Amino acid sequence: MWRIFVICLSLGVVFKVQACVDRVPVMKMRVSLVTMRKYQGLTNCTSDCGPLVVRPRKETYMTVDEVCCDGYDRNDEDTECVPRCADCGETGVCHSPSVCLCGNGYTNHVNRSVCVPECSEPCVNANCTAPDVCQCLEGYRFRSDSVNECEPICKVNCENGHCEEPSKCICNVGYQRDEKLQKCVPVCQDICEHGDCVGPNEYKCHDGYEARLGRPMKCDPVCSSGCPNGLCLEPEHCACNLGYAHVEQRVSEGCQPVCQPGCVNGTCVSPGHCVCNEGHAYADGSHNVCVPSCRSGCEHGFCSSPGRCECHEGYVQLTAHRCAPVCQAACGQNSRCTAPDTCTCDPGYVFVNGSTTQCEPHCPRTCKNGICSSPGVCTCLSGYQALLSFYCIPICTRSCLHGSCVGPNQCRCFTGYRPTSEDPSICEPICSQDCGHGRCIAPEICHCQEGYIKRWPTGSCEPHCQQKCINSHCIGAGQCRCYEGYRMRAGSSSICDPVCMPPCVNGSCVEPNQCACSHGFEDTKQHNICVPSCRPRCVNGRCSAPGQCDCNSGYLIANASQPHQCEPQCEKQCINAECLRPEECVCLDGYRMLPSSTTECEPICSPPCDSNELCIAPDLCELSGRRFLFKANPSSNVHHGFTRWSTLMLAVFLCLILVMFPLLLMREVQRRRSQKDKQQVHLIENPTYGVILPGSEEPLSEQEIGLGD
Ligand SMILES: *[C@@H]1O[C@H](CO)[C@@H](O)[C@H](O)[C@H]1NC(C)=O
Ligand SMILES: *[C@@H]1O[C@H](CO)[C@@H](O)[C@H](O)[C@H]1NC(C)=O
Ligand SMILES: *[C@@H]1O[C@H](CO)[C@@H](O)[C@H](O)[C@H]1NC(C)=O
Ligand SMILES: *[C@@H]1O[C@H](CO)[C@@H](O)[C@H](O)[C@H]1NC(C)=O
Ligand SMILES: *[C@@H]1O[C@H](CO)[C@@H](O)[C@H](O)[C@H]1NC(C)=O
Ligand SMILES: *[C@@H]1O[C@H](CO)[C@@H](O)[C@H](O)[C@H]1NC(C)=O
Ligand SMILES: CC(=O)N[C@H]1CO[C@H](CO)[C@@H](O)[C@@H]1O
Repeated sequence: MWRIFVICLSLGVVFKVQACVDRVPVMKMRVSLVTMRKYQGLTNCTSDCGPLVVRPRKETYMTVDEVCCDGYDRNDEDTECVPRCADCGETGVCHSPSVCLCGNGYTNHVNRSVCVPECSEPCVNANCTAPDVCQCLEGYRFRSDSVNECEPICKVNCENGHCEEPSKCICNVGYQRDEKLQKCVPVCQDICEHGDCVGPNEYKCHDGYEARLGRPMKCDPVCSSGCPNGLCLEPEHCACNLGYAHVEQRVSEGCQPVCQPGCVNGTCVSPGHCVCNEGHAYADGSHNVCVPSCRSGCEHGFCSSPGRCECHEGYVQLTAHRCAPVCQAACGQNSRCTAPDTCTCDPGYVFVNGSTTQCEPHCPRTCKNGICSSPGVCTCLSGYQALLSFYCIPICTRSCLHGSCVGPNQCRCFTGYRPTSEDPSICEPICSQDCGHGRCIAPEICHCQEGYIKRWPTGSCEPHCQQKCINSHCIGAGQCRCYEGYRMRAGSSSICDPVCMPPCVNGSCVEPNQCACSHGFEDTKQHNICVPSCRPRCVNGRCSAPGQCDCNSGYLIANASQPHQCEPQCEKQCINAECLRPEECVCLDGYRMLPSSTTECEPICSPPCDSNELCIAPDLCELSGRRFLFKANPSSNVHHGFTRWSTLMLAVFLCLILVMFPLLLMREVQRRRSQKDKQQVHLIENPTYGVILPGSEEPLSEQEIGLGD
């Protein structure tokens, strides 16, 4: 039993709630009305005891004023203390000291006292200035099709590069900044004559030039005529070899041989070389003059006369029309004796260097990665295969991935790739930034796993949630994790609600362990408990519901226009006394309770009045027979705390009365007589509450009540 009692007691202490105000004592003044017997002294009366009057009474009293607690402010008298915050914005409200309750789209997650807008997609190079509204920093603009990521604005030309900071352009790989041109220009390893560097190690010949096969940085001029017997020095500019010339400026026909002197009976077929017309042959010692020749020919001989062939020296007659040369040294393979002691290689063969008898096959263009095995035929070296007739390329048995084959089974990776450690024939792309939750699929390009999304500008993969995480953040794979102090709402996977422990009473949980009181309730110093609020505060009562006071027992609301003021109730009217507590009349100063009553008080005269006198007010005796007024104890004035001024005033006043009194008394006596009034009471002087003279006007504030005159 005892233990239960202690528990109940401690619970009572815990739940004794206090509104967030502090109380300070102050001195105040009030005026109350007391009911008094107009004429005192009818002590033995049973029914008609004289009229009652209501008189005002001033007094000072101590009370307490309520001031707001630390962190709270009051805008006006009689309004509630409201908490103070740094800046809750227009949509937020200050919920408790330095704790904002932010509006939709705002958060106080960073600083509880300040509401800042919340942007679900983080603002990159931008400020979150309103809910889900990013504002780019100066020098930045939104990236295309993005409202939260901003990119720097390059004032300079940033083609083939990317803008890293406002007005700072970083050139792409393979490009470099040309400060004179103010742009990124490609870098080529070789200088290209008659061509331009149009990309990293990428060349383009000028018009009229074409790249040499296999050597793209070499550009050769092109002459449409092919420039036979000449050299194409510049596009369409064919410089004729010595002995050739453009006949009659016909450039398109190329260079024609020139014979000087001119051919006689022949045509000029090469510089200074005439071919004799049919039936003619050169005259001896002449290359331009032809003489008639033998019809059936006279090989290696001369037509001494038409149709008659005679062999030259060193030749022997083979047939009637043919002479054969004689070679002392035998001509080797693929060669023939064509003139005396002159071997001539077969077509497609040339002399071996330094020999005049041995011939070897000739390939018009040098065999690349191969050897010339027969005329015009290149045979590739082992490990190579033919690409063109004279050009062999290496063979990589496993084809190079993202690379090129540069030698037999030898790969070189493309720019931006590197060989994998396992297989040098497979090249993998290089991503300089870690892809995080993703895979590098091409140079500097990450491919994110599901549930992750690329973040600009690093390009790395970070968690992404389809649904907006409310009071939580995305941890990947579409999952939200609640902020501390929040709990996932049942049935939801992205909305977290604040948790208040213990739960809010007459309020709702709006922040972790922060309750917002319902309307009409106010915050207390107690955790999470809101109590009904009454303004002004209940006097002698308890605030039971918003704006409603429940009076303590014995108290009632006396004036409907002051519904917070509970007044004590005395069933029977208090006379010369005040109802200060329920059913308890408290005598005024200088009065004491009548022995037979609990509601009426009589004045005290000390020392007591003589037996033939009547105490009609505190320390005031009346000699009833002579109808004279006496002060039982004049010195008691000092006891009443009169100031010197008041004393002086009273003295003057009394002097006045002493002069006026007989006159007035006489008049009154005459009046009363004429009225045959039996009442013997003529004058009351109440030093505490003022003097009332018979027949004089009552003070305006007094009201006659009850028993009549
Ligand atoms: C009042 O009553 C008392 C006794 O009851 C009596 O002695 C006294 O004379 C009375 N006074 C007057 C003024 O009647
Ligand atoms: C919150 O912001 C206010 C105003 O800017 C500042 O005075 C206060 O120190 C901040 N509180 C914290 C915890 O940063
Ligand atoms: C963005 O925020 C920073 C710091 O909060 C501030 O200095 C700057 O002025 C803001 N810029 C814009 C464009 O609002
Ligand atoms: C031919 O041989 C000579 C000497 O034997 C040499 O100097 C020359 O370079 C060779 N020419 C070629 C094309 O091989
Ligand atoms: C809320 O306040 C009222 C008084 O207005 C009270 O009766 C009620 O029990 C309170 N609610 C809770 C849950 O305590
Ligand atoms: C009730 O209170 C109002 C304002 O305080 C006052 O003016 C009025 O006289 C009061 N009424 C009564 C009957 O006391
Ligand atoms: C110089 C010379 O031999 N001219 C000969 C050109 O051909 C004619 C006809 O065949 C001869 O008559 C010339 O003698």
